[in-house]
Amino acid sequence: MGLNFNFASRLKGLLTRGKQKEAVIDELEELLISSDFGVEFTNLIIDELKSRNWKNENVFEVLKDVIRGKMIHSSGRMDGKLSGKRPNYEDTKKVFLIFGVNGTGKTTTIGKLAAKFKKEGKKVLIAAADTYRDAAIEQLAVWAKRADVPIIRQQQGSDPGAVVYDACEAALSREVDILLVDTAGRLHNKERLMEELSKIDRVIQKKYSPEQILRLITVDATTGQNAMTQAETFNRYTGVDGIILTKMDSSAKGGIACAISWKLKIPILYLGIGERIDDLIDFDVDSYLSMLFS
Ligand SMILES: Nc1nc2c(ncn2[C@@H]2O[C@H](COP(=O)(O)OP(=O)(O)OP(=O)(O)O)[C@@H](O)[C@H]2O)c(=O)[nH]1
Ligand SMILES: [Mg+2]
Repeated sequence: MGLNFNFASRLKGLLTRGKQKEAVIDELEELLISSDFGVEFTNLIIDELKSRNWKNENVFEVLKDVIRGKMIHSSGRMDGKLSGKRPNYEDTKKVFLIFGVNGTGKTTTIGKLAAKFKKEGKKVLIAAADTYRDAAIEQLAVWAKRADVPIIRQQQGSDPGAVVYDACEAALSREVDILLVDTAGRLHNKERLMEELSKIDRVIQKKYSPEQILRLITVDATTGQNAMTQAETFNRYTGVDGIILTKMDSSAKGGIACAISWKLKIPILYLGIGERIDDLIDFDVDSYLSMLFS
């Protein structure tokens, strides 16, 4: 993965020779919180660290092991296995319903996913169900063109449920492997908009079986703990099967991925690492942690 966090260098900086254990613990706690691990997750990590045997020389490895142990329980959920390895989410025919708060990167991510799947030889279709925001359909059409995949669209202002209905029909009749549904940005505390999302979801459920539907939320890594609240609320409405953490390139911190994955027990599937079409990487716990700690 191509990310650069300052976590490891700050961690090394804190382990000056001969420093007392209590001082290391205190500073470590501060480091974790300022790296977006969140208070709750940090406390848990610190408690476990206190109960383990370590010296300043190996606290690096022990800390990594503690964090990994907490994260793997949320990473392998979709295939029922608890491991750091990432299950294959992209087998068989699927619909990816992409939602999230305004500006978190839904449309951009759909462009990236379309290009990725197309490159893998899959048949991809995009549905323009953000019929609300000005120029949203055009923006998505530009991504579709870049990725060289077809798009199903109607006019701005039309019913997003109707667009999704059309797109599902088209995807099924054309034997599309992956249908990517773009939706309008919505604040998680706006009930009417959340209801609209549930409606879109029900349209998909009429056409696809439960195991074919992946409900994915985009969250902006730079919003820190607020990202967690967003994911939690969406999870209460439609359910969330996976998280796409965007703008990881703009956050020098990195802890938010660990905190979200631990707290919500929802796997992170992809990381957005820039604005270009290939700035998307598959997430798995082990490679993420080695990046964070290197
Ligand atoms: N640096 C960086 N920028 C990103 C990433 N993903 C998206 N962006 C930028 O974030 C901004 C918003 O992206 P969109 O894809 O339009 O977000 P959206 O969620 O579809 O927005 P709405 O449809 O308005 O709710 C754009 O300027 C993107 O280029 C990322 O991984 N890294
Ligand atoms: Mg959008």
